[in-house]
Amino acid sequence: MSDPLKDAPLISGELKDELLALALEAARRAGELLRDGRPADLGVAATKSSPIDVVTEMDIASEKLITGFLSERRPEDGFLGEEGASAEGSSGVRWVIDPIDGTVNYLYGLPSWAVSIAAQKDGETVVGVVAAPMRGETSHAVLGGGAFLNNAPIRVRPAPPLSQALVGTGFGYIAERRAAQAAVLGSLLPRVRDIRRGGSAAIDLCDVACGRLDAYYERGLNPWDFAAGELIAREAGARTAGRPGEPASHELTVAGSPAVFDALQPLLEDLGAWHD
Ligand code: LIP
Repeated sequence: MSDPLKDAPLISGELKDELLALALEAARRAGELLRDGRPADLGVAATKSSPIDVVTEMDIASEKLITGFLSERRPEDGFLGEEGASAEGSSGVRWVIDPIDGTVNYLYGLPSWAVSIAAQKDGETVVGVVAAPMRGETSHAVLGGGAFLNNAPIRVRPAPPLSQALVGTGFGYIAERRAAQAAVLGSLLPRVRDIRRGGSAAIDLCDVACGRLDAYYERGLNPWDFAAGELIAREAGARTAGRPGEPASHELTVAGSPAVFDALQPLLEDLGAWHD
């Protein structure tokens, strides 16, 4: 006998469709602004955790565009944005927004940056959209509905042995943390095919989802960095988590095709990838 409360869908198909449509349009508009409106003399507007943790005027403009678009259409929703958007909301839906994931890449004119928008219902991510305008790509997923790249279904790559796995990672903005991350990397690198450091967690997670990476891990991500990409990777068949038995978090985020994930996660635990 099914339990109607336990088995009740977290969210109706109609609400999922509405949230996905809004996230896709908001990401499209923000991506267009960022791609076409980038000033030639773009500079640093402010710094956060360190002198290299930067914010540009375009980060702020992108977040303003996204929150304005969404709040106009769903005024009761909550917000959590990297550049300060914060509202409790009363609908149970919260938007988790990285207006530019890969800010340093964007600042330097490198193409690997994205707009990442996730919708959470009662704390669970139910919709994720990652738009990478310079790649001409938008990835998306709805909880239980699979993952897509430019509306074509995507799946993780068939798992190679860890020694032949291409693994993405990233590094923090604090020198002491980077030193610890380099030590972990030094131990890991000889045990995998190679490492890629793209500079955008959202894109890295989408690359796991579509088979361009076998796995990805990083310590120190914020919810807005991984909320959308983690759902997209999971819906594409990846295993995602933090430390063993823990969900993806600031402490550690790991994603990969199941067999690669199962080999990588315990190794990262042994190497202490979860602490500085
Ligand atoms: C970035 C992450 C990336 C990490 C960078 C930075 P931001 O987010 O997506 O994975 O390695 O250090 O945190 O700051 O560009 O939104």
